[in-house]
Amino acid sequence: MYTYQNPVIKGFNPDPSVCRAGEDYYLVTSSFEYFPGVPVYHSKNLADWTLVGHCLTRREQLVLDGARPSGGIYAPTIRVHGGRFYMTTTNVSHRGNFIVTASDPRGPWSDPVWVTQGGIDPSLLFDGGAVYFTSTDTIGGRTGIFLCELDPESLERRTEPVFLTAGGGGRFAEAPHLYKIGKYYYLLLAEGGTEYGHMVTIFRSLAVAGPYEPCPRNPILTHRGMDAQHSPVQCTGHAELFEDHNGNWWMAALGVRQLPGVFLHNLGRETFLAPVAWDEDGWPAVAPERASGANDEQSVSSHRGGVLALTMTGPLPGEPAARCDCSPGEADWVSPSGPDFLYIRNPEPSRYLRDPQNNTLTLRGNGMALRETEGAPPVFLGVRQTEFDMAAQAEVTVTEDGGKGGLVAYYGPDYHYAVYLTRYGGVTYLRTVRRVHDLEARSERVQIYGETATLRIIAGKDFYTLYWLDPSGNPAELARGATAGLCTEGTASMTFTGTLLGMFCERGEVVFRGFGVGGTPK
Ligand code: 6LW
Repeated sequence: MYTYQNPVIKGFNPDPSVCRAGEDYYLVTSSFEYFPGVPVYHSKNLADWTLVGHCLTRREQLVLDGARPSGGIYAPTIRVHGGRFYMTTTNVSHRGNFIVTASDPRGPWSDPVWVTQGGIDPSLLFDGGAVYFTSTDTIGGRTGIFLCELDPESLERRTEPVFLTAGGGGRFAEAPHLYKIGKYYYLLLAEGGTEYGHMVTIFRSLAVAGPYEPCPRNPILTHRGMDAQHSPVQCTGHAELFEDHNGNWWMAALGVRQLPGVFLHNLGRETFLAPVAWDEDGWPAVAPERASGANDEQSVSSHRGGVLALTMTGPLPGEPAARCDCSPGEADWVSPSGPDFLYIRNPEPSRYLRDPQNNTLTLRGNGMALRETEGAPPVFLGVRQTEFDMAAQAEVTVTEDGGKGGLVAYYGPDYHYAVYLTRYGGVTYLRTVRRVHDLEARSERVQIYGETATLRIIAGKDFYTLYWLDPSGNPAELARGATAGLCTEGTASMTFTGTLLGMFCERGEVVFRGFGVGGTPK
């Protein structure tokens, strides 16, 4: 048995799906309006995951034109069969459900095969020679989980969708995953909506088309009804059930780490791991040793399901690596590797010029401000914020009059805090902008000498603080924005992502040297 830390994949990585190939595990998550799409993580021990690529790396696979915040790519499913990997997901902003395949999950993945069963949260089951496809949809006035069969070669739909279930009574029965385990077909669902009422339920049948009976202990996982003091983990749901190569069972699920003491989160929905045990009636129990770990009598009575925690134990297939959650000092700025970076919608490659020798990235603006949602995407490149306390820094140079660019803590076009340089009449100025909903606060221009400044954003549980390093190298605060302003719960429309820390250029050419992220500097 090993002790491990949750979330096993930090930063906005919701709707996890896992498959096993021998002793290697691959996990994919939703990516919404960001490009590339559907990150692929790899692990050998289930506690430590490494981003090894993306399923959707070409415009032919991923058209995000016009995708609204939290549009684009919803929940994915990854499966392996006959030595080939399959990933199915939904582009809610372009044509719906599709499947891509690969011989290596690191890529390249194929062009899409579009599936003519609608809805979201598609999943696949390979059962003998059959390939079953499920999704949550409304067909003929019925809303719930539908099943059809695909041609094993062409992957085209070859049967009419049949209704399986509307779930166990929770709203929004979604996230279906169908498994053949022993003599039963098990159907795993999310219900209650992906917020604080979220839960995982499971059903089974002797026939793939049903009828499905509910687990008497549904929901088998939920944090609904738990207060923040006793459970910083909330909103657990949208899960995947899988067996490791030692025959132990696990559940990956999305969850939220709340900001201390409030029902708010700014890091997005993250991926959590829990051990699973099967009971004598053939039903799974999640984190069985914690089922009684709920916070109080009331919760225990409402908590027939398991409860996830930030620290858990389980029979991992390998020892977890030691985690350094210490906040490194100045010297610990980590330049994110290639696959960590995300663009807003489909980027124009000519606007992103990397010079590895000089460790610089030159961005060429297209006139689109970060708040824009129509037309070409803003010129932006960022990484997921993975800790409440985290910092981003870069040396920024604006090379021409009219140029504008800098660093940004970005949740979306209406939710971001930025510190940047602009240049007019040969003079360079520092400015900040804080935008929440339609309210925007811009600082006065601060003139600086030369055309270069080192900018820094420090994320904290209460504030994002925007700095520049003065000529003596001392951080000087320019502005701060409430962390509550970049939280999912506060967005005007329903959103599913999390905050990114990154670079942007609105106009002209801006050179970034040494962009890095790290723990809060001492
Ligand atoms: C996803 C749905 C959900 O498709 O939210 O967590 C949607 N549950 O199942 C977007 O993540």
